[in-house]
Amino acid sequence: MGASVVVLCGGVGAARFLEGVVRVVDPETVTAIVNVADDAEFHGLRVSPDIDTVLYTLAGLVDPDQGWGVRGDTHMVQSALARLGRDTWFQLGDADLATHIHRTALLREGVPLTEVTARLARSLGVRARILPSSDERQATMVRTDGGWLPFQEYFVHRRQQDTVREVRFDGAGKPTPGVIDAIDDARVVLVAPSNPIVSIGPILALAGVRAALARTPAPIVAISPIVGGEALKGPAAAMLESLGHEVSPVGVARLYADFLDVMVLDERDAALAPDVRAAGPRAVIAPTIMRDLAAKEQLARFAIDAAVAHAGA
Ligand code: FO1
Repeated sequence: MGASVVVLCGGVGAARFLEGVVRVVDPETVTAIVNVADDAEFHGLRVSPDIDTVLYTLAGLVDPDQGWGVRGDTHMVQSALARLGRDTWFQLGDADLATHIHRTALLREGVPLTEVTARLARSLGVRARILPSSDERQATMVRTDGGWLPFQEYFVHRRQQDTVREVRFDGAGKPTPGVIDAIDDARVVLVAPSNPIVSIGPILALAGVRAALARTPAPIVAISPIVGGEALKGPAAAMLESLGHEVSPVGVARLYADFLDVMVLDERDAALAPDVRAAGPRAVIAPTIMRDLAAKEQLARFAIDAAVAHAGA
């Protein structure tokens, strides 16, 4: 077995969890595999929200209230774009725009997203390895009663008010080089408390990822993003419900049942442990609400310890 801790990640919840992970193990042994299916193009620029959320968070730059974007960012360009009559429903701060300009320029030169992300991480002083799940474009589409919508149209523009009837991932057949090897060689694989449908789902949909998770000797531990019947953040609860899944750690455990060894449930959901076990993984109970840095560290340590205990069992 290799030495790395691999974390499957969406956006804000995953970034907060990763902050804990890089404090309890050497960040250079951490590989975050980050969803790219939320990526979109605005004003001709490639925006990779989940990657940037992870980068800004680990660099200590993130806006702490929003959980995304750059703390203290200004919006001069956005205001000027609005004056020119452009759509500005997707907020892009000035410092954030620098990231998108840089990324887009490098992509146009033919630099793959994985290398672009590695360069961004280096520039921002992020020591963990941040791997986009794919170098190819992958786009989450959600079907609402009004038809199919691109993810950010549903999530930001329409404020997640539509009932999601179906989800599909366009594009991206294969993961970026390194994803399968990272899973194969991991010491521990963690699934961050991210939306299982639209954050972790697109990663699992890439060729070979589910199979790699099912065969890796590394113990795999997920943290439930559903606590007390509600999502920690975002539309996961409503989405699980409208797509016919149980809105609980049990519903999430069923989605991961083919590869998951251990599910971490919040104390509030302790009574669901037998149902989680019946779905496949072992259930362990911990406080999972990450109120402050100490709580993030505690949750990361708990998840890694649960993985090690499972491997030794
Ligand atoms: N989320 C919003 O709710 N409104 C926004 O205007 C918005 C802009 C934005 C810009 C850059 C970025 O990296 C993230 C941004 N997000 C915004 C968050 C993003 O839509 C979500 O975090 C993810 O796509 C869901 O994981």
